[in-house]
Parts: sequence; C-alpha cells; structure tokens
Amino acid sequence: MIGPDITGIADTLGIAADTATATAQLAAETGLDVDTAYAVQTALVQRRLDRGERLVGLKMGLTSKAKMAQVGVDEVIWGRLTDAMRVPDGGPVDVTNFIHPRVEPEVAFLLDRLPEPGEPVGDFTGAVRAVAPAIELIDSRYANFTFSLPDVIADNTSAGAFVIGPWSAVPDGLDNLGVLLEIDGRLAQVGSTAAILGDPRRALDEGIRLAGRHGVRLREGWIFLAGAATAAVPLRAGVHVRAVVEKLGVASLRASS
Ligand code: 0L1
Ligand code: MG
Repeated sequence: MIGPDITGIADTLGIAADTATATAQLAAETGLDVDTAYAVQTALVQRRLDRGERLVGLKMGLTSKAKMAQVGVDEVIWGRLTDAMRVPDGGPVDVTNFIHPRVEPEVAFLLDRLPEPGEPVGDFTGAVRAVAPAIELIDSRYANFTFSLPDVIADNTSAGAFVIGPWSAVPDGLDNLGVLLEIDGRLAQVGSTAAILGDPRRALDEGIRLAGRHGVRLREGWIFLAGAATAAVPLRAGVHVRAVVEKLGVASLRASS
C-alpha cells in the first residue's frame, strides 16, 4: 500500500508558513496518523535546516487543560525550535510574517546533562542549567486555527517564534508559580505553572519520552519550552506583550507590521 506523501505534505505546510497563507487541513484526506505526522514534522523542519537554520531545542504543546480545550485536542505533543524562530527579549515581531499569530506565557529550560530516552530525569537540577520566563508565538498553518491531532503534529505543533527572558538558577519549587500575560499593560490571562502538566518539570520527562519514541534525543545546551500556563491570545500589530512568571521574571515582545 502506498502511504501518505510525507514530502508533499511538508512542502504544502512549509509554503503556507513561508507565504503566511493558510492551507486546508490535510490529515483526513491524506491518511496521516500520529507516527506519519511526526515524519512530516521532521521533513518540514528539514526544509528550514536545508536553508541554514539550526535546531536549538524542543517545545511541548497542549500541556494544559486550557490549551487542550482551546483547540479541541487532548494529547501532549512536541515540536522543534530553530534559531530563526528566536526573537530577542523585548524585540520586535513582524506579525505580517504570520497567518493568525497568538501568544502564550511559558517556562523555558536551558538543558544540561540528560538521561537516555525512557529514563526519568531524576535529578532535575542536574539536567537543567537554568530556567526563564518565555513567550511562545504560535501560528497554525491551517485555516481558522482548526486541526486534528495529526494535522497539528505535522505542522510542527504550530511553532512560530519564541522569546526567552532572563535565565536564572532553578528555584526550589516550580510547580505553583503565578503566571500573567499582559497586552499593553492590561491583564489578558492569569494562570499558574501548575497548569503545565501539574509541574513544568514533568514536561521535561514527557518531552524526553515522547521525542525518544521518534529517535530524537534532547541535547545539552538546547532550549526546552515546557508549555503554556494559560490559553493563547491573538497577537495584533502595535501591541507590547509581557509574560510574567513569579520568581523567574519577565519576557516581552513588541508586535510590529
Ligand atoms: O504550544 C502549544 O501548546 C501549541 C500546540 C498546538 C496547538 C495550538 O496551535 O494551539
Ligand atoms: Mg506553546
């Protein structure tokens, strides 16, 4: 039996991202399941690596009930981050490069020594060198921000851009820190790091396990976006966004056009 056209689907999604033009969902029509969707994601990210981008880490997606409810998908997923997706803290993001960008407050880890896939992290402070507040800009390449589970996995879990705030040493507890998302100084979302799988440290165990299933091993020096603590908020040109995480500080961006 001939399977889905992995390269063809990756090209469709890559062109949608490069031209900031939404495409129709593809999974049902092409018979994508979760495993082949991760193969599409690999091919989609390879298009970026072929034009000189570097893999700098992984992100977890749908790690909170709020995010799962927002998009109607109920499984934790993971995607890849490249250097070109990184925006300097406080820096500009041109919204015209995206289709329907949204922002969400996250916690980021700077990875150190890591266990093999399947092994629990155990000594978290040995595995993680530093922690930071972060903002993820997500942008589904599908029309109306609507997709199935294989669709969103193939689309590199809607990864668009990310901002990392100041790194600091791992604090004693990460499991119940207050999180705010502010747009132009107004409160847009309130949450807690508890919304990230109960504790963002758990997201690292899940990331190692889930990526390991697809032969991907996390590396020392990589960034790991553990997931959002709240639902995502649409990003419009001209606004200033701040993600504030108790004990960790602030990450921010300015949206331009
Ligand atoms: O980072 C995320 O939680 C996004 C995962 C994909 C679903 C979405 O686009 O909201
Ligand atoms: Mg996210």
